[in-house]
Amino acid sequence: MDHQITASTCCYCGVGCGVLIEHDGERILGVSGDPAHPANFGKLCSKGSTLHLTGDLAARALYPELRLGKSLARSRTDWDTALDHAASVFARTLAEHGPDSVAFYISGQLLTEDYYSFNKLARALVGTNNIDSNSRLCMSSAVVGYKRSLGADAPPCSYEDLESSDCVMIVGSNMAYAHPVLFRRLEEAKSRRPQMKVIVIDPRRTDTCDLADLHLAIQPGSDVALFHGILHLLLWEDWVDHDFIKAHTQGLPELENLVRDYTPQMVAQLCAISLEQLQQCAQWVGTSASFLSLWCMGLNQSTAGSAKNSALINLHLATGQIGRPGAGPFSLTGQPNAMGGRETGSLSNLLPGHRDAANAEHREEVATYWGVEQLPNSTGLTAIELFEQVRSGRIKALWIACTNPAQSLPDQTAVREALQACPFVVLQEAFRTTETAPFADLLLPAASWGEKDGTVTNSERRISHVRQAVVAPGEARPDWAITLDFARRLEKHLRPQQASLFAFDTAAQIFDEYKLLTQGRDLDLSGLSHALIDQIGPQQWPFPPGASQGTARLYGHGIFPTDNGRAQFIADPYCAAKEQRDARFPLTLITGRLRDQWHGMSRTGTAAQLFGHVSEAVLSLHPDELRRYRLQPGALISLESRRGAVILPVTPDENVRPGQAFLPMHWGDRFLKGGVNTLTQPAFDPLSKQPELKHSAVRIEPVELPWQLFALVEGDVQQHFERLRPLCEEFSYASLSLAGRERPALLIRAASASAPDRQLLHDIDQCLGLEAGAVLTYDDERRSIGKRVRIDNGRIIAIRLAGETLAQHWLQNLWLEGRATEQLRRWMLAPLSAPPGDGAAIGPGNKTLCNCRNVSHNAVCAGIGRGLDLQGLKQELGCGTQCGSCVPEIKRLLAATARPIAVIS
Ligand SMILES: Nc1nc2c(c(=O)[nH]1)N[C@H]1C(S)=C(S)[C@@H](COP(=O)(O)OP(=O)(O)OC[C@H]3O[C@@H](n4cnc5c(=O)[nH]c(N)nc54)[C@H](O)[C@@H]3O)O[C@H]1N2
Ligand SMILES: Nc1nc2c(c(=O)[nH]1)N[C@H]1C(S)=C(S)[C@@H](COP(=O)(O)OP(=O)(O)OC[C@H]3O[C@@H](n4cnc5c(=O)[nH]c(N)nc54)[C@H](O)[C@@H]3O)O[C@H]1N2
Ligand code: SF4
Ligand SMILES: [Mo]
Repeated sequence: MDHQITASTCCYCGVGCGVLIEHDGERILGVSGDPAHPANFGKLCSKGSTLHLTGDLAARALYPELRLGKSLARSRTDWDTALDHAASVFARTLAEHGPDSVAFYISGQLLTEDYYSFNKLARALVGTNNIDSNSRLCMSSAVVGYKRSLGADAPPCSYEDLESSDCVMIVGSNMAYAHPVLFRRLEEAKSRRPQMKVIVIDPRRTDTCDLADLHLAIQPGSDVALFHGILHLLLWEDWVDHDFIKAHTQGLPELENLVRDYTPQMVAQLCAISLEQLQQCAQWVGTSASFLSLWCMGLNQSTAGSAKNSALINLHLATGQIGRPGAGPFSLTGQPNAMGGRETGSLSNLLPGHRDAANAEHREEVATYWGVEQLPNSTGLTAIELFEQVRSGRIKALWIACTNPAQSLPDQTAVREALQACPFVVLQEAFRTTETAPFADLLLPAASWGEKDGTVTNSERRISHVRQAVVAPGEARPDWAITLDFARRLEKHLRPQQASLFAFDTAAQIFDEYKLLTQGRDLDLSGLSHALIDQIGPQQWPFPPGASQGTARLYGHGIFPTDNGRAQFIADPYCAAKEQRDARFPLTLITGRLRDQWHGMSRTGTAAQLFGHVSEAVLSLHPDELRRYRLQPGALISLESRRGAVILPVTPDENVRPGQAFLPMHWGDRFLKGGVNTLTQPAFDPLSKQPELKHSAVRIEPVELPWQLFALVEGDVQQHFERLRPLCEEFSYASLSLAGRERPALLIRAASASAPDRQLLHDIDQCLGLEAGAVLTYDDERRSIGKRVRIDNGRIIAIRLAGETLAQHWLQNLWLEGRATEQLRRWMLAPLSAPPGDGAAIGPGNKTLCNCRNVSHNAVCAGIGRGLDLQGLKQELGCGTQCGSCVPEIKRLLAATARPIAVIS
């Protein structure tokens, strides 16, 4: 078939960029930004622009697999058998144990139509509110924040507001990594209007700080104290909008009483910032013509997440900075359809159309619309509670879709116990490689990005049509189709002889039923349809019937969707984070995102070039901490919390404050033995029930693991991964990653206290293809050292160093450059890091900074050394000229050589 272009959206973050998919109907060949899409106007970041390189078919779930007994292996089956089996297990469980003995755990990466299907299935047919999503880990504090302060869960702003604002406060958000295209828009706006003030509030100095006029590196968890301290100053200086407060708000007197105690001295001390910084911040907030705040997981993922959200919104209400261009509290959504989940009511406490499950009137409205007698009035379980109930045996059948809880939930030991104990786990997944997959009794292959049709809503309330470009591989089906097929089979057990509630043939039909549940409500989008979006482009809700365009900004009239139309000041006191560092666990572990990886890496982890920027799991510590613990960069340590331990190397990082440590959230058990969430805590916010994924108290314990392993094997990365990962269980430390670009390879780094038995090395060599052919071999049995290098057609294609791994960087470099010199043979006998005179080595410093143009960190530093500025680097090296994701980092390197970084505390 000829090449075709299909306009769709990116499946990663909540910016919701439009992409043009180039394909031949079967395979996706390329992606580019959609110039017509109002979120990105043609731009894409490093993740979006590499979408076509991800999703290796060898990693995909291609056909249903069923296990008929816990001790048995899963085997391939057909869709009829799979779904009939699921329906009969669910029907039996419901009959024996009631509707709350089953649960659905779904995802902000589902499409609106998928979400709606699941909701109707759970509430109307099964009769349970046990349906929650991974948005509980992500957006639920923002939902509570908006509802408590403003009356409805509606982010009032537009992306344009970022560009027109005079003061942008970015709190607990590393937009440079997590919402890159939006960050590009902000960068451009600031270069056009340099007088725009940018404040970043983050314990770490991130790439986002590159744009900051002021960076407040506050103590983790101290945001509420900071916001109250700012309000204290706004009131003191009379930088508040009395008319707005009087006409449109209530509750200020109580809040005034509270913040009186948050004196600048106390707040500066609590947050560990200077008085000047606090005052500067309050002045810009209070005196700028327009003030916009942007926030993300640094606020939401907290035991004080709801309080943090409302304390920030308080600042907007006090200054009247809402409902105007360039102003407002703007929560950035993480997942591509986190918003759609909230709209369709896909948290256990919600119902479709911004309704509440606990509200009898709301239940009645939805039940009537669906034509069922009633909706369940029991309280549904939220993610953490849900998995607790699975573990305790109360939940007997669990349906998981489009999320990987065995990687992403906190306190993994408990989560894995729960999944292990659950009598029936269904997993609806696009990739069969995830940490959760081994726990599935029934694995249902889902169509993924580019293979399905529906809608998503981005951070600015804009609904886009996600269009299908190619056919799904194997027997994979769209999520809504799987869910509805199951629902119709379950109906035969539960409502025999009645007309089906699930008679939809297309995603467009589902949308048309769903949208009427929004009619007359704050988010009214009932004027839209798939066809209309195709005609007039993506639109922002509300979009009531008859509208000709969406709504860019809410609350311009100052009337809020509360009982009396007034917004509410919230007077929550500051509470310290649940788990403080102490004498036993003296470090605060912060977790967060990397630029080029997405969550558990089921997709991004299949593209070797996305490992170029950060190649393996390492713990970042301030250089002072390394000195304090007498650790060399790269040294292995055991990182321990009250819940578990993980072994990994350390790296010095000046951007992390002393007393803190940073670990990316992406490394699950597949890539790093144990996985990061073995350490994190399940404590959650009392209102939003969102868990504290950002902070845990940890300590560093030394480990003695002198026997080390390094292995590299080119080609068939997924097959090698699948065969080698189980063998790595034998080692205390095991880290897997990909390397290379055109010729990808799997890399393994491992270590243990003593040499493993010979059989294990033999098995590993077999997987690496080192048992036969042209293999250079060196063995020193007495010292348990063994080296193998396989050469094919003059190129290295596999390496295994055991016992001692000094030359790993040099060898990896030879592999990458396709060199296999005579030196290699001689070197094999010597325990050297590289032959004398051959300095080229992939050190940890030589990462790929610019992924689009494959420009290394070292090349950029060398360019800076030659006196090049940003323009010169762009021209000479090409870096930063495409997606722009690396520009903040290049600027920081430039700044670091030019002068001490000025704005940072
Ligand atoms: N590259 C990439 N982009 C993504 C994703 C991804 O996996 N990879 N995931 C998407 C999703 S689902 C989400 S939710 C978003 C998340 O987007 P962000 O929330 O921007 O990303 P994080 O790195 O999780 O956390 C943001 C920052 O919060 C800071 N922080 C930690 N504790 C505190 C605190 O107590 N107070 C304050 N003020 N800050 C604190 C951290 O240091 C971190 O820099 O990203 C989305 N975009
Ligand atoms: N320590 C720590 N943990 C965190 C966080 C943190 O900051 N720190 N952040 C939390 C946040 S904000 C989030 S949002 C979560 C994310 O956590 P998860 O939801 O577990 O993240 P993903 O890895 O994106 O999981 C989505 C899964 O859906 C699969 N998939 C992709 N496309 C499709 C499809 O079309 N259909 C189906 N059925 N499946 C598909 C993917 O292969 C993947 O396994 O992680 C949370 N966990
Ligand atoms: S900013 Fe990047 S990851 Fe987010 S939607 Fe756009 S291209 Fe995708
Ligand atoms: Mo998220």
